[in-house]
Amino acid sequence: MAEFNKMSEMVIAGDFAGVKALTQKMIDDQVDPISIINDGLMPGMNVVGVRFKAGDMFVPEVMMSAKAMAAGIELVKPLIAESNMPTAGKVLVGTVKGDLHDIGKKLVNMMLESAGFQIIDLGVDIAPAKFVEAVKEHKPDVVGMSALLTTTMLSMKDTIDALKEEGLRDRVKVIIGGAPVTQSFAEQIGADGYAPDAAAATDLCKQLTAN
Ligand code: B1M
Repeated sequence: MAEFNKMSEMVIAGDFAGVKALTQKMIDDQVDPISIINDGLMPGMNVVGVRFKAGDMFVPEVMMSAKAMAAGIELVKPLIAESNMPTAGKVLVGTVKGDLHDIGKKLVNMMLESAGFQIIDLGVDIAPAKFVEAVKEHKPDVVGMSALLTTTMLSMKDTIDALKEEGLRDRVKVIIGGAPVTQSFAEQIGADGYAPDAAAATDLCKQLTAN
């Protein structure tokens, strides 16, 4: 449908008002709300992910796209029974203990949400025990930790160790990210994966929750 393509283009362009208006028009025209998400909004955000990864789009543009997509989701959400909402999995996210940086993490959350993941964001300065508590409460598929300081990234290992001590490590996948973090650090501390940016974090969560 040409309108789906138009909607995808509007998401890519970060056209908040356009996405909102077109979503409302589609709802008025009785288009299936799940189809609006899967065939209009999602394909646009997928393109954004690819372009961001390739360096063809930058942080402010990605945020505009994610906000445009969220405007469409907000309108269709009440029309879809909670159980029918397409969900790719549940991701529990937090910036580790001692670290207050959250701009990158918010971007990761936005892209994950746009890809259909349910996000539980614990916030910043999250101690290992708090991650453990939250895993018990929310039973996520993936735990995502963010750190921007070389000093605080060490808390990622403490969190993984705490999950092991509580017998929870095998029940969740753990991913890490943030400027000082690397793939080799992820391997060293026993994480399931590392993502250098928000698009890669989305791909990684898709891979890890695929089975
Ligand atoms: Co701070 N800071 N900061 N800071 N800060 C850095 C990180 C620093 C590199 C600046 C510098 O010296 N050049 C430096 C760290 C040095 C180091 O340890 N190697 C630093 C420092 C030292 C500090 C303080 C100690 C400064 C001081 O007080 N003396 C202090 C620490 C406070 C604390 O946390 N306890 C501090 C404070 C702050 C502010 C509060 C002022 C502010 C944060 C505001 C906020 O986040 N709400 C701030 C900022 C803004 C920065 C810089 C300038 C920008 C960070 C940012 O938002 N980048 C930063 C320098 C820089 O990076 N140029 C710096 C944009 C963001 C989109 O990118 O966060 O990398 P990024 O996220 C990316 C990827 O890393 C990845 O995807 C994101 C999107 O693509 N990613 C993940 C991130 N999390 C992920 C999680 C994943 C997967 C991917 O899976 C779960």
